[in-house]
Amino acid sequence: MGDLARGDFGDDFTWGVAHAAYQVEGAWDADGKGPSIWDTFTHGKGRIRDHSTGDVACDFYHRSAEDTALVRELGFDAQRFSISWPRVLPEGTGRVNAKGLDFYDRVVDECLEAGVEPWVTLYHWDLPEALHQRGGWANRDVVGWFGEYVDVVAERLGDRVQDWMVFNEPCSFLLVGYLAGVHAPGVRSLRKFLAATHHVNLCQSVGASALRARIPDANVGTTHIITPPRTKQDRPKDRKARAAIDAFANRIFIEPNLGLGYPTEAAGLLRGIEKHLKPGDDDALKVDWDFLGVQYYQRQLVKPAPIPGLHAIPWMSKDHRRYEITAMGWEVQPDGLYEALAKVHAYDPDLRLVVTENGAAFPDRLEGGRVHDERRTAFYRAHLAEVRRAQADGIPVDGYFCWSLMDNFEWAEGYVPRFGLTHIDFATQQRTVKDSGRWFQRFLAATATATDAD
Ligand code: IFM
Repeated sequence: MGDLARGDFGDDFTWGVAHAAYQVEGAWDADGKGPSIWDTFTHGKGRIRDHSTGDVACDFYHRSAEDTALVRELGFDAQRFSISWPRVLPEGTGRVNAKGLDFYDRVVDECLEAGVEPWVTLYHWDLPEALHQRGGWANRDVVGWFGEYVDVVAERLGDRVQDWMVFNEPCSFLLVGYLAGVHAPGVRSLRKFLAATHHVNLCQSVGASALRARIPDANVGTTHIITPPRTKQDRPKDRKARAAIDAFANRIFIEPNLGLGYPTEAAGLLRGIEKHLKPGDDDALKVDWDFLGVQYYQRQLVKPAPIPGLHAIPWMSKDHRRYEITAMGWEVQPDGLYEALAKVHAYDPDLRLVVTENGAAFPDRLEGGRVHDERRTAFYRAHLAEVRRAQADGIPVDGYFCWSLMDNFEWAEGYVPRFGLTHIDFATQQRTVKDSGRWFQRFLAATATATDAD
């Protein structure tokens, strides 16, 4: 790993950092913003590990210029951020909140002035509460609502933003929000999960078309978290278990937009999605992506389960003896990133891939103005080596985004896990670049042929 060099990844490789509106912006009700499902969820009782909310978070709403300058200072090319739908359309449809749109306009300009490419995600989990009251993602009308929202954003930002992602990780907000009920909106229903999944897949297509209608030269993609399943053994029932979880956690969110339909054969419980399909949907689902964003954190250990139609359950116990475990309880397995890239590449060898999120939470300590997070640096170096291995094997990966620029609100886990390259003191909003951030700064500053020596 001592010989990792920026130049090896190619001159056109994009180095970026990522974050998301609800996790960093704060200003939850400022300047006309409407409530999102995450405002409702966190303001309710007992749902967040440390009883926190995103009301203030990193106060990015008021500190975006400073934070964008930091992105530049660390040497990154791009900042990936998301738009809060209820900041732009407080009721989800209809009335546009000019001040909300102005904020994103400003962030885009701050990026461009700093020489940082703005990469915009249209939906990173904060549905307007008003739309949830009307059925949210489980109501097919969301397809029209979403198209309207994307059009409003594209019209305003499309003259300056070229790189777009329609969704962030549908798997996460659908499985965890609509089936497990652990994330907003806290729904536990297989029927609603399947309906919402189909509607999100339709919205991928509607969103991509709305972007292209306004911005003919846009690079339009979306992002998927890829969680390769693994089992302790490789018996036929283990293979069946892996296939079932793969269908539930990965394939149903990717394949319909590639024209491959739903993988109902791998998990009988998925068959319920068919009743939400209308004539013409198979074609309506197809998207000709310019790139796909691959997000990787961990493999999922699963075991066969005698549940009719499911065949498998995620196995929450960890191989603590075999793998390093992060503060999220996730196993560190860098070669899983290679596996995730290879898996998506297998769908279409010509499709550009970008690692739009990768990173880890560790129990950082701020001491004497420094955070010595060598485990995070080692994590990044090991995962970057897997990106290089993928490139060397002909997988066209041309970007990598760290999750995240700074510590932020980690959903149901609150502020306990820290994923940032920058430490945030949430009481004072003081930013302190961690050693891992400084490692990236040196790595990115090195000339094309220099190698990373430390
Ligand atoms: O913080 C999240 C992010 O919002 C989506 N991807 C995974 C990250 C870490 O859990």
